Amino acid sequence: MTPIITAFENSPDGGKGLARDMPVRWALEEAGRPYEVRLRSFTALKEPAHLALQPFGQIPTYEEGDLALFESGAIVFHIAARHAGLLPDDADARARAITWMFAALNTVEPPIFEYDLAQILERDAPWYGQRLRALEDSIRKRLGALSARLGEADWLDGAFSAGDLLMVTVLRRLQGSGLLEAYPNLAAYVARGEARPAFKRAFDAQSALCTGRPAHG
Ligand code: GTB
Repeated sequence: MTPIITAFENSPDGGKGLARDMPVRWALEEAGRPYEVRLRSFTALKEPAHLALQPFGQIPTYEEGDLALFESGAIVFHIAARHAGLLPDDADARARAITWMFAALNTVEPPIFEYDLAQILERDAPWYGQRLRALEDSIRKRLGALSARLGEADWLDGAFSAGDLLMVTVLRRLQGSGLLEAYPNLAAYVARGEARPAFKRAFDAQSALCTGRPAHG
């Protein structure tokens, strides 16, 4: 059964692959699974048909037969658990890879998310500069620790896993800020993720929706 995911009809990022359908697309491509995309306008996200799938009125969702899922992390985990290539077979290594999935979403992403949000919502506030510096410090704390752990390795724990997929996804939000670039091994780690053929296919597919250029595999 071909899964159906939802994505923005007009992504505000203009096709940079920063919206959360991107990790789902990437996971499906890594797993070698074809998928269909249902595009949603911002208005449609808040309508009953979509709210039945995603109670918070957001993308992405994932439907496969009678199964309907939301939350990009849960969807990536579902794909990784059912198909080869994203989680190791060894039980301990698998548990560690899942730990990295949570670390990406629960520990590394929060200050990055706040940083993005502050730049949109608090730019005119009198405390803006101070807030931005505090968030940059929080991000540096996480990136410093991650950089030390990754060292010269290609991936976080042996072979590429869903943990790397989500971590690279989260770090991509910092590209161009100077924060990621201050840690050359992390910038190289992101570049390695982006160089994967599955990433490129996923990126091209979502980008084609904004640029009008056809995605090619
Ligand atoms: N925790 C949920 C998940 O991981 O699935 C969060 C889902 C979520 O944040 N979805 C956003 C959404 O649907 C899109 S991805 N927002 C519409 C709404 O809430 O009404 C967040 C996002 C949006 C835009 C950019 N961008 O333009 O760069 C980047 C990320």
